[in-house]
Amino acid sequence: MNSDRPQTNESLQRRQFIKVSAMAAATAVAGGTNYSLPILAEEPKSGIQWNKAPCRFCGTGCHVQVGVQDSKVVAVAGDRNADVNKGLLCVKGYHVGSALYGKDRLTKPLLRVGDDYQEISWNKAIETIADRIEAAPERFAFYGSGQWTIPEGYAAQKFMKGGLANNHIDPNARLCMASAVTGFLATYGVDEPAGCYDDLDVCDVLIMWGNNPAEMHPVLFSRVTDRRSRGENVQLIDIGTRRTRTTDACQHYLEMKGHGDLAIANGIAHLLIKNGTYDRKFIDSFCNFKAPDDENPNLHGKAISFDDYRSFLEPYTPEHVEQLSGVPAEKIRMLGDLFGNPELKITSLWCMGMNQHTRGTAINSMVHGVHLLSGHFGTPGNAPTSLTGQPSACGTVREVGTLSHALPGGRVVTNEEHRKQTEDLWNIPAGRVQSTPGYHTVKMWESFCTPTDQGGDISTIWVQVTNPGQTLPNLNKLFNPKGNNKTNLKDKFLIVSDVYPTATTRLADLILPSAMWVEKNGVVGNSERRTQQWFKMVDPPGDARDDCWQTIAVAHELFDRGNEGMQDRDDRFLFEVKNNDDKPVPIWDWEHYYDVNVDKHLFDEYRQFSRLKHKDLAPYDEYVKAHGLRWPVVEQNGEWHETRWRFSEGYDPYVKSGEEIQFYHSSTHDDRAQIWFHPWIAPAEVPDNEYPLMLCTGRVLEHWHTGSMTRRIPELSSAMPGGYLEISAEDADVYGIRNGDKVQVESRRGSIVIPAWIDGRGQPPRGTVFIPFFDETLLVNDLTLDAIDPFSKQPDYKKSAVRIKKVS
Ligand code: MGD
Ligand code: SF4
Ligand code: MOS
Repeated sequence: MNSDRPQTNESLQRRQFIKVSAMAAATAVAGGTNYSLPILAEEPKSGIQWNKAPCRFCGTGCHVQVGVQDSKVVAVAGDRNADVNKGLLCVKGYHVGSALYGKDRLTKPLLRVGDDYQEISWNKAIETIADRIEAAPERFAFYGSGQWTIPEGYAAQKFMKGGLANNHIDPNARLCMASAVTGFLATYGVDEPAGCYDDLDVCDVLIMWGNNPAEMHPVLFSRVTDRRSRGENVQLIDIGTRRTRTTDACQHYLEMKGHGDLAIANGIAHLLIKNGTYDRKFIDSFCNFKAPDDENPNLHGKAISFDDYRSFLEPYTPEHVEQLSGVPAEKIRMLGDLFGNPELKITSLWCMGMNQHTRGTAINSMVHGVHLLSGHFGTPGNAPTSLTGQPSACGTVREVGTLSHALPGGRVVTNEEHRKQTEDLWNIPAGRVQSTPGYHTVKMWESFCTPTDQGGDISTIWVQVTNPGQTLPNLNKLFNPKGNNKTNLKDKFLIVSDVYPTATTRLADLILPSAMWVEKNGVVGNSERRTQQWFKMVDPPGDARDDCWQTIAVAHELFDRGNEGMQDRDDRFLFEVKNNDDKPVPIWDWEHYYDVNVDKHLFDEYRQFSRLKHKDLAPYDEYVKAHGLRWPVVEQNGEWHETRWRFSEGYDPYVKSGEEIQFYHSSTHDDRAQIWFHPWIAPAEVPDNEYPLMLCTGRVLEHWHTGSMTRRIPELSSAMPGGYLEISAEDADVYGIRNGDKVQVESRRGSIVIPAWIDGRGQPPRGTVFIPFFDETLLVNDLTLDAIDPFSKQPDYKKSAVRIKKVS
């Protein structure tokens, strides 16, 4: 309960009500009329129980106060005590409570019978999954999510890699921030941003590299724009491929072509060296130089000298960068001058523009490089920071390591020592965790959609908290074949845990109804390393149950059947939880799942993994008290302290005194970060005569991803009802298209018909178009390309060549 909410104080509310009513009456009398003004006609609701939770939607991680009355969420308020949002929310946040109450919530397990579904019991559902796994454990895959809570992801991870000795587990966040991960690893030797949101409160310059936070991380963005309204001098620079609401708030808009960022970063580095404005002391003390190793491509490349670096950058003059990127040479000089000025505090932000990029690892490393080379690092306001889309892409995917090559706490399956540590912490037999990475997302779905006799060796996928039928790239290759009777995928079996019917459940063989958000306990981790906890507040509808319970119930079914993987070294169940009397609680039995706090047990087990890479987490109970804590969270004199700036003396407890800056997980083992050179390379697909336009895709303010939740909230779906093609007025003229006309958009992979919106929400320049991906009736991923970055395996949703034709 939050005692600091004057609005919730019943007596105060009543007093206010009476006062306002009396005033209304007084006004009415004074005016000589006999009606009362329609203000506060109804007494405000009282008896509401308030409790904290992070917002369900984006990676900003705002805190809300959730109001519950009569077992229903009836109100949501911004939480004034939360550092992240200080009481503010965006339009999605204010309506997050209604996401629970769409009319068509899934409430029963459903099994496909021909073209129809039959309601089945949970027992039957759990047995069906166990049957599929037993029949071919190595052909089973788990497809998870950055919207999994930390305990959910941790349980799935342990079940797969520790229980089934199967590494085929990967999350949707592969589509989202995998290139940020490889960028951090290649640069610092360890994942996740060094800076935090506080940088936005103090920076002098904020550069957004292909990022639209005004729509995607609105509350975060308002932290900077509010400073401007208060008269503070902060320069905002938008480097992007189309004008957006973010552009409207910026002093500078640098319009680039796709992959122009690679040239721009090199252009800045070129100028810093040419003008002698790089930070000699910083690089001499804290950095090495790296370039790709073309003979033996690998994430850590090869060492080069500063002179090599300088000569590789030689060609990237402002004029050459202008040719490659489309950004005028004088703007490149402007960026060079800003980075060359040590007095300025510069923060860079990026999200999907740099991550959904077939050179995503390269561009991530290069933006870190520009900050390191110029010494804009490690002090408040000086930080290169990647944002994540999902509420727990950091917490559940990166920290818990639910990627197919990873293990908890920054470990990887290819490292023998890491496997051993994991096996010891899980108390499972040595050799259980396999050393070969499992399939990454694109490979997993390609194998699922390829007939078994043609090498498609994944036969069952269990999907939780994600909607791949709408969000995988190139759906006609990676998802739709499952529903096509001619493709001979009859032996493939798709299990989907969701809260609503979706583009994915449409092709599912087994649908499991899940509990969502405050219908269950949860812990998530946002973009700034902040771990946040909440408690269950209302019951899920019908027979919907927690995803984590579902995983544990299947594990226990296998345990009952004698599956050795589900036992630890002492023959105990892998997910054994004991109560205060030291007795195992049958948490696999739904009736007993909430007899204990399973989240707390899983979290406190998981937190032991966090120390190896100095991502220390506090005990669960500390998060109950706080509005999130940023790791490393370290105990000093009996108190738990969070960390705002990593690698920086005075802020990061792991930096030795006198070191100033210390990259203590350096891949070169010398406490130094790596500054990378990478050449500019063209996108995987570029417009040509046949497909002359470049298609970019993304989100909009009102909708969360596939809209499965937000399109069921009337206020949001009415505000943004359907998908559209954004096109410039000039191109619309060329094709004879007017607003609202239906346009056929076709790529080498598919085609859709969609209404045009000329200079709509955003304004794409000539030669480019934009389509948001929230509308499940207009699947833009029928068009997108599935080319991936060689290191992160993340696809590029921002650059597909298309042609268009007016159809009505
Ligand atoms: P969401 O709509 O977030 O999209 O892609 P998805 O993860 O596929 O799907 C979450 C699903 O979980 C919804 O169906 C929701 O109903 C369900 N759900 C909500 N709560 C719960 C719960 O508690 N339990 C369970 N079991 N289900 C729940 C996102 C992905 O899309 C991402 S992260 C990115 S960054 C990519 N971006 C992108 C793009 O920019 N362009 C295009 N064209 N495609 C993209 N795809 C990717
Ligand atoms: Fe929720 Fe993100 Fe909006 Fe904050 S900015 S209220 S976390 S959707
Ligand atoms: Mo994707 S992690 O939501 O941007």
